[in-house]
Amino acid sequence: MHYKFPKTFIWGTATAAYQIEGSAFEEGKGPSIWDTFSHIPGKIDSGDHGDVGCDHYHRFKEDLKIMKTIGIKSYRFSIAWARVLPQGKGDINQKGVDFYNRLIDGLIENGIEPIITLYHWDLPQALQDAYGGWANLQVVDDFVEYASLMFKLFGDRVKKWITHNEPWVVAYAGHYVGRHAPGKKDIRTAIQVTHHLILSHAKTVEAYRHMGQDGQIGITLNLYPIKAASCSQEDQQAALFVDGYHNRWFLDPVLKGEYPKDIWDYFKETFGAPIVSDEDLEILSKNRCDFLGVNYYFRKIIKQGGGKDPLNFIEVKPSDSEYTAMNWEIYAEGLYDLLLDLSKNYDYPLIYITENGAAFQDVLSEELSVNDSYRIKFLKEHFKEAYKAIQQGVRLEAYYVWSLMDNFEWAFGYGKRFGLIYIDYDSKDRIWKDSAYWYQKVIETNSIDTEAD
Ligand code: IFM
Repeated sequence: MHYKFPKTFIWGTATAAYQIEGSAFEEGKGPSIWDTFSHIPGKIDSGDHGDVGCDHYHRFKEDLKIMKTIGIKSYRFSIAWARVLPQGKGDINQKGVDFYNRLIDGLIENGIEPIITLYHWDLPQALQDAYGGWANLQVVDDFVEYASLMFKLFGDRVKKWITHNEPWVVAYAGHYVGRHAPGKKDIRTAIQVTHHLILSHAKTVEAYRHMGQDGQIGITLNLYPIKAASCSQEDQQAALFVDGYHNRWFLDPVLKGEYPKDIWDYFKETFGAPIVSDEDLEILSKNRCDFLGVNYYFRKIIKQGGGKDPLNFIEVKPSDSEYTAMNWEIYAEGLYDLLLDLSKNYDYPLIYITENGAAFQDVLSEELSVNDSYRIKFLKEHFKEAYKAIQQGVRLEAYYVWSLMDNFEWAFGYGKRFGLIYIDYDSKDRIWKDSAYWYQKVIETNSIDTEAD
């Protein structure tokens, strides 16, 4: 079957600053919580860290050429807050600003539209030290100030902005599970952090509009289609709860301007309600975003109880499914289900898939090629589901493959490769995987071909 995408469909790739830039302490950059966390022994597999990363900071011109040759229409990247504001606020590091100016200008010269994520997890360490970072309400104003500065410096050329990447991960992996920076382990803090992230998003949307910026602003959420493991009432309830805590807790405030009542009540009864003022609620209700960024990787099948988690549920992994190197179930249909549900439940918002992709055990051959047919299959199946969703009226206008290149996969270090481009971490050479050549064709023809189905 041949699936031709709409003419204006935007094919892109995504990255994040800490995962690729390197130059962590160069040219005036201040330390971030990830610079600190990754150097704590035992936190990251193999003792990896992002000090050098893919050396994108020095090699971005080579990376621009690669993007241009693949043919991508848009590139999603993040700004390292501490590179432009080493202390999180106050003095600007001009060298950091110059770097992003060069990158943005280079993209535009090559016909690639920039889309910037303001926060992809690398809070300036100074703000963590000063008041506890995202756990403190003060961070909201500091974030809005930083964001406003970015709009002022780059908004003449950058017309698409994402406030946060995956606030669920920032809150829970960073403040409850502790496997991400800043490594805290307190559920109440994590819940409070969700509110500070959401409030900072809404206040930034407000500031963006107040400044008269003429682009679009949205947020990227990691979302999951959630299924109950059985028809039992307990499993059905657990699935509804997980949908609320993972998805609706973030979707409702950004798209409807309010927190979902069932989860609010649950948090209140179980851990104590987060501190949220009436003024905060008013800000949420007044500032809806222009688009929703969706990161889709896998579905969740939920069973009630028994787990160690105080949130009390178990994730079931079907034994007959295939899994990526992250042990994530490959389930392309889930993308379709998710897009349809979002559209129906939230009145057809404009959606960009801001991340989708997979890590596999890539092998670099002696001829310096990487045959990653499994990644091609993965992407093809997901693109097909996206196509089907568009046919059903979903307002999906862009798709960013995660990731342009292999990179630092947080607690897993460099061991998990998500890229279309293989990175030789010794030489920092960039090597095209077969999937990069394949994606080049997809973009050129604006279509995919699948086996008869
Ligand atoms: O690498 C991450 C990215 O930083 C955020 N979304 C998920 C990706 C894969 O785990």
